Amino acid sequence: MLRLVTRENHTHNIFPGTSILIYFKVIFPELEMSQVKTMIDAKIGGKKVVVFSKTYCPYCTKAKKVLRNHYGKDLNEADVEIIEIENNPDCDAIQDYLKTLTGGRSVPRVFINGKCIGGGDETQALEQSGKLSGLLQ
Ligand SMILES: N[C@@H](CCC(=O)N[C@@H](CS)C(=O)NCC(=O)O)C(=O)O
Repeated sequence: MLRLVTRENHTHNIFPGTSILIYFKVIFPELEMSQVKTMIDAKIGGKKVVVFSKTYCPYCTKAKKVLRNHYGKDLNEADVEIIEIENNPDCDAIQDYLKTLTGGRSVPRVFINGKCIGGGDETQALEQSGKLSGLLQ
């Protein structure tokens, strides 16, 4: 049994399963990262468009709206995966890996055909320049 003693000297007993989880997260952060990497690589390779997003993020809303406007034209909804990450317990690790992959850890991170085109501003700029449709082919 692991006991957590807070600064206020309150003692909390933590279930053995929880202590094992904490132990693994502290001792093997690289294990968590490699699982996150495997998951993200699979997602990015699995759909034409993948967006890592947070539901409350206005830049994400902007990117999702731009993409939605292509549905039924040069993009099928089925070819798009939106991954909302704010409630994912691995949210930080996901953003850390996205930074390694793309140079940025902000959301949205928008991938088209496996390549990151940037965030919300870049998605909108590609739309305004008329280049987004070409990328979606
Ligand atoms: N210029 C970026 C701005 C994106 C941005 O600032 N996103 C915020 C959320 S609204 C963010 O990721 N903040 C850091 C975080 O949530 O970890 C874009 O257009 O995508």
